[in-house]
Amino acid sequence: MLATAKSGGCTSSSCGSSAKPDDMDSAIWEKIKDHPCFSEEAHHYFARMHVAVAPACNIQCNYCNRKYDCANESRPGVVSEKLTPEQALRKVMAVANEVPQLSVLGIAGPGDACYDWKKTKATFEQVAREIPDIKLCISTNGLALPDHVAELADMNVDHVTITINMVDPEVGAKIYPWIFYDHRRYTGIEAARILHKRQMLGLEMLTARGILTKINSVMIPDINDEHLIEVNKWVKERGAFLHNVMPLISDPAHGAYYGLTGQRGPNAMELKALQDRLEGGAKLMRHCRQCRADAVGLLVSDRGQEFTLDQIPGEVTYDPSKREAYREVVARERGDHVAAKSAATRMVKAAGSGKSLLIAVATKGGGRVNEHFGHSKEFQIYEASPTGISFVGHRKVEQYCRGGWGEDATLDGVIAALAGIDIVLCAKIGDCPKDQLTGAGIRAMDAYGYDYIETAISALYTAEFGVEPLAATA
Ligand code: CLF
Ligand code: SF4
Repeated sequence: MLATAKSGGCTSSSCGSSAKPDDMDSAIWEKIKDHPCFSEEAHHYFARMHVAVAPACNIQCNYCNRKYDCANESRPGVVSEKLTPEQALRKVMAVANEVPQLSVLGIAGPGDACYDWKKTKATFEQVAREIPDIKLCISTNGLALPDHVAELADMNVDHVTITINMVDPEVGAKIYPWIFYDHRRYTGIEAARILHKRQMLGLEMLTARGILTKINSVMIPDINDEHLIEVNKWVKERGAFLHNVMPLISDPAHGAYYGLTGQRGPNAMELKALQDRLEGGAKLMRHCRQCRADAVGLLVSDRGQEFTLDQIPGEVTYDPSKREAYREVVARERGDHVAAKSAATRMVKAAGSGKSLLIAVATKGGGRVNEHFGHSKEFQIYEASPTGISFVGHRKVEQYCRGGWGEDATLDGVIAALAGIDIVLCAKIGDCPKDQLTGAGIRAMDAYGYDYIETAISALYTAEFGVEPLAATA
C-alpha cells in the first residue's frame, strides 16, 4: 500500500526538543547550529551572505582566472561586485533587515581574505559592532593564514575554510604555478612545499584555538582525485571539522589554465564515488553550492542580484525584529523536524530491505518537499538504504517552466542531469514532464508535497518494498 504519512504534528516524545545530535558536544553544536555550511541540517533554515571586499591574492591556482571570483570557494566564471568595508556594512544591514534567515557573513573571494587582511578585518569589525550576533566566516588559500589566527580568535571568528588540494608538493606543482610569499615569488615544487607547510600550520593553529575548520578540496581528475584520500587523512589528524570535495568546473570560456588546456572536471557520479570512498575519514560536507563571492540567502536559492549596491539605500539602520521573530519559529519547527527525521530513519532501517533508492527532491528550504518540478533550479539528492536516509548531494538544472510554459529542450537537459535517479519528489508536476521522465526511467510524484523530506522518503521506501510503515515503527 502507498503510505502517505503526513508530518507537522508530534511524531515522538522528542517533539519540540533541541535539534542537537546526541553524539555532538554542546559547545560545537552552539557554533554550527545556525551555520548553513557547517551543518547540513542548518542549511534548510539559515542563510549566509558574502561581501566581496578582498580582491588581492598571493597565489595562482591553475583553475583560476583573476578576472573572476576566487574559484577556491565560488563558482568559476562569475564576477562579483567589489565593495569597500563601509559599503559592505551598509549591504549587510540592508540584507539583515530583509532576509530573516541571515545568520552568517562570509568573506570568500574574489581574492584571499587573509592576504587582503586590512579590508577583511575592517569589514568584520564594523559589522560585529552593528550586528553582534552574526557569525563571521572566512575562506582562504592558507598561505597568509598563520599570520592572522590570533586576530581571528580575538574577533570571535569561529569558522574558517582553507582550500587544501594536496599534501604532496609534487602534486601541488601541477596545481599551483607560483606563490608570492615573504616579498618574493616562488615557483614549482618549492612554491607547493611552502604553501603546504603554511596550510598545515594554519590548520593546527586554528584547531588549537577551538576555531572550526572546513577544508575545501577541488577534485581534479588524474591530478589529485586519488590523492584527496591522503589529504582527507592529513586534515582529519589535524582536527579539521569538515572536508568539502568540490568538482573542478573547467570551461575554456573562463580563461583559466586548466580550461584552456582541456583539463576536465569530474561528473556527478565520479564526485559521489570519491565522496563515498572518503566516508569514515574527516566528516564530509556534501551540500556545498560553490556559491558566488557576493551570494545572499539560503544555499538553495541565491538572492544576491536583489542586493546590488544600486538597490541599497544610502543610509541603513539595522532592525533586528525580523531575524528575531524568524529564530523563534525555527526553534519550534526544528525540534519537530528532527523527531520526524529520526522516526523516518527508523522506518527505513526496520523495513529490512537490502535495496537502495536514489531520490531527487524539489525544495525551497525548511526541510520539506515544497517546490514545483518546473520551478526547480536544483534538486537535492537523498539515498535511502538499509543504513537509513542520507543527503548525498545536489544536481543543478535549468528552470524548466517559465511564465507557465515549459521548453522541451530544457526538459531534456533536466532529465540528463537526473541520470541515475530512481524517483523525483516535488510539490507539483504536470502530466507532460511526468510522462517524459517516466520514459527516461525516472518516476516523478507529487503525492508527498509539503511533507518533511525524510518523512516522504521513508513512506515511499516502505511502500516501495512492501512494508507497512506503522508496523515498521512499532
Ligand atoms: Fe561562505 Fe564559505 Fe563561510 Fe559558507 S560558503 S565563506 S563556509 S559562509 Fe558554503 Fe558557499 Fe559552499 Fe562555501 S555553500 S561555497 S561552503
Ligand atoms: Fe584564484 Fe582564489 Fe586561487 Fe587566488 S586562491 S588564484 S583568487 S582560486
